[in-house]
Amino acid sequence: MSVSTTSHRPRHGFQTDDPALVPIADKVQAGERLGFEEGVTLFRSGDMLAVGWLANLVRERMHGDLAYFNVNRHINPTNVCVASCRLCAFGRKKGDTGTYTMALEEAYETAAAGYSEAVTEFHIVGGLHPDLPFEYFMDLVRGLKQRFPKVHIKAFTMVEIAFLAKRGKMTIAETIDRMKAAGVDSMPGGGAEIFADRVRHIICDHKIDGGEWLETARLAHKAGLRSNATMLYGHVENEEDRIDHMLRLRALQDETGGFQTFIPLAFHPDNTSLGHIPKTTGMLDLKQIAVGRLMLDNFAHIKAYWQMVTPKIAQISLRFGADDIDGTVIEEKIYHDAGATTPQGMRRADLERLITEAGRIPFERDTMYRAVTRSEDSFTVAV
Ligand code: V47
Repeated sequence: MSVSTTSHRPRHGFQTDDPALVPIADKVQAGERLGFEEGVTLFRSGDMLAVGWLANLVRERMHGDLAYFNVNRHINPTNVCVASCRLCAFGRKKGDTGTYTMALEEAYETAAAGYSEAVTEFHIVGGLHPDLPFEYFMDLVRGLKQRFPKVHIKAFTMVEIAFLAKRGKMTIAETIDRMKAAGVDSMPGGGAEIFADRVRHIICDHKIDGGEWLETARLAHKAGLRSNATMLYGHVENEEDRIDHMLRLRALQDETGGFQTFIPLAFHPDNTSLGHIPKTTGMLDLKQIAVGRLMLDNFAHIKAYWQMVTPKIAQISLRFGADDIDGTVIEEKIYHDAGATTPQGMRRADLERLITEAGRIPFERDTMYRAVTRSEDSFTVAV
């Protein structure tokens, strides 16, 4: 069956009751890049449908009706962490109750436990453990590659790489090279949070700063690894901070082209020391997706991560700029420790249903956005 990826619905033109959106709409329709002030205007506009319409226009230009998902498994090898980020409910100090660190065999067993649907990706992130040797991470990656040679390993955030480099007295470039040689295929987008110092000091004072995150990403891209980029919103940041964050990502993407996907992450306050902050609303979640699509004109993909924004908002996002809803995940820990009430995983069929009911065409991708074809409990990737 041949599937048309382009949208043939008639377009009735842009309409808004917010005059500030009119010149922005002209630029978007002409394919021109938006600037800082225009980004802030989009955030401040009350005409959500108009902002969403523009984001959807760009999304359909790039991807037609396709909506991407993957069959993946998250593995969090340890929750022991030297940092004490106020945003986080997952990390624990060594010796505290509730800490865990997987022995290598345990990590391999965890990987195998989600294999019934033939996962195509392991997503591996964890705490900054004070004692785990660099070899543990090398063996973890090597062992997984040996046991699951077809599975793409997307592992370790820029924050973990910078930490392991410092602890192992290696350069960041060397650390990345060694990870790559062990079998890391690409890197997830975590740890970016919000780049602005004022915000970072409040929510994650113990992490590398925004400049260091970007520099680590630059080096990863230079070494030939693709990565994602996240942004944590809905806490103490303002619209300017969010636009600044996205523009700094856009500038690096102009330089390296190494980012695959932008993933805005909605802050979950429960069990964090920012527990007084209210949860994000559906309007903000959709607005963030839409503004992300409009500002990041050089990012191929915008992901509405269903675990973070709920499956219902992820589904609606497919009409507000998002083209990807992430994957099966299987066992999510980071947001569930922070009070997320979404399921810890979803099956392939559930993701396909969300997409189809949004009027989009489900496209199972691997991490590099290549088509995955399934037979029985195995898969092949189009090259
Ligand atoms: O960097 C931590 C966030 C991130 C909380 O690359 C929280 O495909 C909300 O980056 N409330 C890690 N967020 C997860 C991540 C990710 C997820 C899915 C896909 C990809 C990808 C990357 O989780 C952290 C931080 O920003 N986080 N605590 C919290 N309480």
